[in-house]
Amino acid sequence: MKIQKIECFQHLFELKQPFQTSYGVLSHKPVAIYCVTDERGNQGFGELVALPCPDYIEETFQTAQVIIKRFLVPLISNQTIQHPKEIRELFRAVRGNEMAKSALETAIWDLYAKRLGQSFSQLFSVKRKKIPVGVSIGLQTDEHSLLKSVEEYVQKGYTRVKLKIKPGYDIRPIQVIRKHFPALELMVDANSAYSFSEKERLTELDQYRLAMIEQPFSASDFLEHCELQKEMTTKICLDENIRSLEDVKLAHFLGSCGAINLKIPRVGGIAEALDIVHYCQENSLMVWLGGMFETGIGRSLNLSFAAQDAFCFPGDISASERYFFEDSIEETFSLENGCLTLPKGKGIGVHPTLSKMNKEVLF
Ligand code: OSB
Ligand code: MG
Repeated sequence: MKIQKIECFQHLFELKQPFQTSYGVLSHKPVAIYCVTDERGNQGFGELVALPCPDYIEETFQTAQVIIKRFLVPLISNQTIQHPKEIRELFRAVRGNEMAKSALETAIWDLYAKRLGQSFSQLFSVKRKKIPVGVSIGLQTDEHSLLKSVEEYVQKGYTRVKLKIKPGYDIRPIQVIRKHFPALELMVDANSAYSFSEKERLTELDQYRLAMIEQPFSASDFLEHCELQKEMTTKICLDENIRSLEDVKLAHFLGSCGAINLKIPRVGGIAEALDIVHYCQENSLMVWLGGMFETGIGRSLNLSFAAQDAFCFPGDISASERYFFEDSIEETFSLENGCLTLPKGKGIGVHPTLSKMNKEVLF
């Protein structure tokens, strides 16, 4: 297929509830949807999920847009490709910038699937029609609102809850939730907020039967995580420092973690994500799918991807109603018995609603 046109659609989406992490509050999310057209007029869509500030990883919404426009689009304009895996090779000329790469690469997978007349479920050989999902809860100002929030999500049917923690806001909130929900599948995410000198605070968490502790230390560390994992039975899960299959291999070789939070955009796209899933399966390393507050386009891809057999822990893929007042697609994903149903259409399987968004033709 020949890449004949690339457009970008932008919009600022307001979150229904501002989300607080150890590094700040997110109330509005700028989103860009990239649309790639082939010589037959087929269209594929990919979402840029980078956040406004470089506080989760280095990339931001704006830096990713510059990288896409100036460096990535020229690498694929007018190119004829046989398979979307070739995009990863073409993009090797640009270092890092995985979220920028993923926005275009996932659009081209969508385009490829649509040309074949296949859904992503078919392309990824998925048998499941629906999957159980979890919810990630931001830092709360007080215990009462935390408890209320967890109660609400448990009532809605979410099968797993992830709490954001930071030094000084960790043991106490976990105790409160454990007391009220002794059997809840519970985990925590520190988003790199701890230093190694605070290790004892983390080892204390071993007694709360947490499913895992996500990314306590620095976003580039493997050694301190390894030291901590040696001292804990609770699984350490890595998020921020996993940008490629090589990172997964290093973490596994060192014993830095017992689980991987895989986000397609954080590893540069579907080709790399598939390789990571395969490696984790071969090496019995637990892998599950994380989220980036995607709008519908990113979420529908996440749903189909997370339905692969290798994923046996609920992902951070919540119902549409939980996130934004508006969406980038016509369809809504709603929770039924703790599960979301996979889209059925070709490719990402949903209908983008881009008419209200700001359009720019890049090629
Ligand atoms: O650390 O997993 C994280 C959102 C943005 C950036 C980082 C993270 C998150 C989440 C949200 O936890 C998960 C979701 O999309 O529901
Ligand atoms: Mg995380």
